[in-house]
Amino acid sequence: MPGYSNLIQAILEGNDVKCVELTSEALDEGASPQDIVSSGLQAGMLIVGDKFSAGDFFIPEMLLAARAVIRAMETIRPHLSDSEMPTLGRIVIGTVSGDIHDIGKNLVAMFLRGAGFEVFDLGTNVSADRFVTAVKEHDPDIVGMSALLTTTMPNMQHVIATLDSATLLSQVKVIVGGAPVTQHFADQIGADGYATDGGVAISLCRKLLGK
Ligand code: B1M
Repeated sequence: MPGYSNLIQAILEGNDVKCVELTSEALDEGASPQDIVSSGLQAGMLIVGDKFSAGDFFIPEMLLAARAVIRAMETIRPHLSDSEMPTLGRIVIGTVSGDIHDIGKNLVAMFLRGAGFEVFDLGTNVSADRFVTAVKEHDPDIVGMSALLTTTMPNMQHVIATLDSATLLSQVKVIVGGAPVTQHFADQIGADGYATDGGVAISLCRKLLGK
């Protein structure tokens, strides 16, 4: 198996040009696309997520790293059919009903994409019924909800109850986040996990899916 230390280093530097170059070289040398993704791109993004959570990286570094990984993925995509594309799991994400704050949610979605998850972003002001429809449509492993207002936090519980009524809750893990959300609140409403930021969201989703 080829080493991917240079590729991982390029991800840590947020150098998308180098990332694409090293990915193309690895493909030319006969490395399997799946191996490049799991041992190179996803491994690098895992380190980036940990550094972000530890406060060693900030949002700009995280965004550059995620962009580099996403560009490298675009280089790999033509070499694989959709079903062969390695993914850590499928995530439906949205900001709950009544809430139009999306900067944090967009960051989290981008981090998760960069880490190797397939993310379906429903946008903002997403009703419980819309979450249910999206779960039926995309069959995700995880449903992620964001709320920035204390007045919209209760809508997270409503989504969980609606998923339960539709007998869909048992087939997904639910994670929540957003500035006013806490672990205590997540426990209270029966969510499976809570993340303070995009880096924590990556490790939480991996942990919930045993990856
Ligand atoms: Co609004 N706003 N806002 N606002 N706004 C807050 C949230 C507020 C705290 C400001 C304040 O009063 N100090 C306050 C809420 C008070 C409260 O509920 N306790 C507030 C208010 C009151 C309002 C309005 C009601 C104002 C009004 O109209 N009177 C209104 C509500 C509109 C609505 O939603 N219905 C409103 C509107 C807006 C703007 C449209 C102007 C704009 C949003 C633009 C946009 O998002 N496209 C806005 C903004 C920008 C803010 C502040 C200033 C910044 C929010 C932000 O983007 N932070 C905010 C004050 C503040 O937080 N300092 C405020 C940066 C972002 C990277 O952080 O979103 O926390 P954050 O995301 C983090 C983590 O929380 C976490 O990871 C992210 C990355 O690290 N995370 C998750 C987030 N989602 C996650 C999901 C996960 C996991 C982690 O898993 C699924």
